[in-house]
Amino acid sequence: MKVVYTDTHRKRNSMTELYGGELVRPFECPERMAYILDRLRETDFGEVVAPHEVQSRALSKIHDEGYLSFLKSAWDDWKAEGFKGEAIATVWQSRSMPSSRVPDFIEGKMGYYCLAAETSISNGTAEAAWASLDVALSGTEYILAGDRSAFSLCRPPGHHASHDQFGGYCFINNAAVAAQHLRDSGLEKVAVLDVDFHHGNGTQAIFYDRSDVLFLSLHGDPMHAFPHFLGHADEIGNGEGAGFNFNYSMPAGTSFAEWNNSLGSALDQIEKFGADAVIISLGVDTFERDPISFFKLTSSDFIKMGASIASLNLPTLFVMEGGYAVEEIGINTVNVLMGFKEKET
Ligand code: Q9C
Ligand code: ZN
Repeated sequence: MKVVYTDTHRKRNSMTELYGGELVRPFECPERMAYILDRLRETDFGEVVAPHEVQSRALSKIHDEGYLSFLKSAWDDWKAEGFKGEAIATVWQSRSMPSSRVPDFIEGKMGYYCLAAETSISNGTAEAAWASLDVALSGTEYILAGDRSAFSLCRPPGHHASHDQFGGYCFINNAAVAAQHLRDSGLEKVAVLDVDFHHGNGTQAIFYDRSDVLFLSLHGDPMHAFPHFLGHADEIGNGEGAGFNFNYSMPAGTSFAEWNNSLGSALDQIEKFGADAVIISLGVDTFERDPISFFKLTSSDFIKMGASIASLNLPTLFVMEGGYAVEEIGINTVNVLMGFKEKET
């Protein structure tokens, strides 16, 4: 299995995350990648390749044009106002201020294009987000060329980013663009299975009205976990997409035995759907010692997770999402891949 990776992710090096009323160093930090790369080398997992340029119209189908140009200029526009800190959204259209206008001033634009205030924009954020997309699309190309599996080691992550909003450490929805690229390249049915601890609200929203991309997410109950406003079991899709969205939300303390029951149901749905390929939004923040999550998966559980995913026997693209127990992120991530590889046919 090829691993696609580039150092360009380092340009995403924000210094501030709004957490518990304080500005802390972000949980989503560059060292995450170093630990994963170290573990890949330690285990001699396989070839690590740089992304190549991929011709694709998928990005412009998944994301709003105004949003993409906002991402590119947000940091410069923020700095031009003389603000001293990183760009953080502070005001939103809301129940009492419904509005569809895009404000002119950067402070208003931030609220328009942001869905959660923990995520700051800083110098290099957009370059890193686009490099992360290149990593996702390059992995997708290996699948299209006939590889049975590939790992796109993306950073920043993507699954919280919607059509026109960033947040939850995400800017471009890598998995969604990859799914669209597979569709545009001739695959009829694509499944996106999101095993990150957090609900993949962005991916759900993007495909909510569609029946050609099945979305399934296993996550912490949004009544208690980020993103709080999406991810319930009664969200089943809309119109054409009705019946093509599945949420498995689970309570605090969930262990692998319970989590694996949800995975089994999700895998059954993917088989029923008749997917031509599956994209795994791979977060390992379900780990028992993750600092911002509340599931209880152990390092060896991740091997079993990978093995179960392999039982689908489908072309499989792994796309990296979250995981914040930084010193253990390498072991946990590579355990999923090794569990998969052992059972891969
Ligand atoms: N109390 C990803 O895993 N803040 N994003 C949570 C916890 C945001 C996670 C605060 C978490 C975003 C890709
Ligand atoms: Zn997460």
